[in-house]
Amino acid sequence: MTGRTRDREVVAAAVIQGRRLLLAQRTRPPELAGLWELPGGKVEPGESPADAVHRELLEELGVEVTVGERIGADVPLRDGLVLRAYRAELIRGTPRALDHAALCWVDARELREIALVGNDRGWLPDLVTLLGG
Ligand code: DCM
Repeated sequence: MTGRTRDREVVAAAVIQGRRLLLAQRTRPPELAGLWELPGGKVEPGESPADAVHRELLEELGVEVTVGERIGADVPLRDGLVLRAYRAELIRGTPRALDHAALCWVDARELREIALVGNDRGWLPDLVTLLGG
């Protein structure tokens, strides 16, 4: 037993505009560098998941978002972390790759073909549905 009462959460954001989803290309660690992900990061102590999505997208992309419903299934990570995806809607700014190698907007067909990080691949059917694909 570790004494923890609940898993710590890592949040990831599905930012969709029209029929395209925003993806971000990782720079680290080496085994994930070059792969694409839904941007996000760890929820800090005392922070809600929605607050964390808002903060992470401001830090990583320089945009403000409103955070919507959860999508897809929980993804267990190591060290008692769980990864969860949320819809997010851009309300201010144009996304920039402040912490990633690059950004791109993909439609359903492109999403199926791009090299996603393994943890995010289980969300593909949910994301394709959201993109009308
Ligand atoms: N992570 C992931 N998929 C995402 C976002 C994060 O698999 N869409 C994982 C990568 C790391 C952990 O969550 O193991 C923390 O992310 P970061 O390194 O970006 O802080």
